[in-house]
Amino acid sequence: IFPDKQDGTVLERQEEKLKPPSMHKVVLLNDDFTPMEFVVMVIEEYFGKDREAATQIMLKVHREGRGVCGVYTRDVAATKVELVVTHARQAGHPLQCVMEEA
Ligand code: TYC
Repeated sequence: IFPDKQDGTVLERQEEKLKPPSMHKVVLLNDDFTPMEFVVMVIEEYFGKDREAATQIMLKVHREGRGVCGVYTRDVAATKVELVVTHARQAGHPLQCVMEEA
């Protein structure tokens, strides 16, 4: 609370309205064409996972159709989706990456 000298209400109300940022999952979707090795490298490079964790996520997506790679604030999640999709298209793969509110 940062009370004003005469009346603390304005700044106090402002602080009461602050909410934590909404968090968003970044999800990879399965397809029949993107090579497993490419997906593992994407998860390592863009989501900071080691090879073992990345392989587990890739296999989950392959078997179950989708898998969460990480949870981020809205802007960070949107940027990751854009970078992953751009990288996949440049490599000629149909890999899909989407975000959803956590
Ligand atoms: N199903 C792909 C294959 O058999 C592998 C794959 C895994 C593709 C995860 C996309 O998000 C994905 N080559």
